[in-house]
Amino acid sequence: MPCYNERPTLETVVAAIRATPVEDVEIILVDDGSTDGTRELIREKLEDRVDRVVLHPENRGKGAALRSGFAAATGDVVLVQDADLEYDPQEYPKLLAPIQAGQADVVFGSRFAGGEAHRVLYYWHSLVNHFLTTLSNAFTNLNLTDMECGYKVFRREVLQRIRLEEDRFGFEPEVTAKVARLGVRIYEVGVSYAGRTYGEGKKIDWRDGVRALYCILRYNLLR
Ligand SMILES: Nc1nc2c(ncn2[C@@H]2O[C@H](COP(=O)(O)OP(=O)(O)OP(=O)(O)O)[C@@H](O)[C@H]2O)c(=O)[nH]1
Ligand SMILES: [Mg+2]
Repeated sequence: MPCYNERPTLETVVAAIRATPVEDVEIILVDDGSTDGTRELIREKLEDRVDRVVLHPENRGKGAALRSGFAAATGDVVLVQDADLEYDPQEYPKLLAPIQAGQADVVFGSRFAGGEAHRVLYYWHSLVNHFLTTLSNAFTNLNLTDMECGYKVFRREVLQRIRLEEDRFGFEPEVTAKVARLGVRIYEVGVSYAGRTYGEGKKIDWRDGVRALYCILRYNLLR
């Protein structure tokens, strides 16, 4: 779980993960240089409710936080859980099923496939999202519907075969390009999405979209 300034939701997310019916969950919390009191919350309340805490002295971005988390992981399967309550840990059984059935090596969540509830929000964001997914698909020849979805699940062996470089949100197109090239079996599962508004703490902005575009070109064209 990569975490940057998520004090209002972090505790609830940890409790929600513990409440899932999935056994043997190892929670690795990576605090990415939070300055909003998240660190104090971790020290005071969460240190003994998670399995590992990794602290970045300074903010480095989601991709960097995930690299730290992946390096600390010991399980067979690694699932990325955002700390902001947009994605619901109740969906772990569904996300894990294709891997547990031996059918998949990687599972992407999708906010656009399947019939789960998702909050109706920014039209222009969804348009940019579809564009980035389509462009990524054109290079990878995968028919994903939501390349940017926060829920991504990997057999840990797959992560060990790729080297990740992007420090920020470029992680999503980068990891997509790199797993596509491995030729591993990728599944997609519809997930619900309780998106938040900028007033509620949404942080992603147009620069992340530009970076995503650059990453799609870079990681698919330059090998
Ligand atoms: N924004 C941001 N998130 C980070 C960073 N490092 C780790 N994260 C975590 O990465 C996860 C995804 O970040 P979000 O800001 O929710 O990204 P998003 O869901 O694509 O965008 P919004 O929720 O719409 O802002 C959250 O758990 C963050 O706390 C960082 O440097 N910036
Ligand atoms: Mg979010």
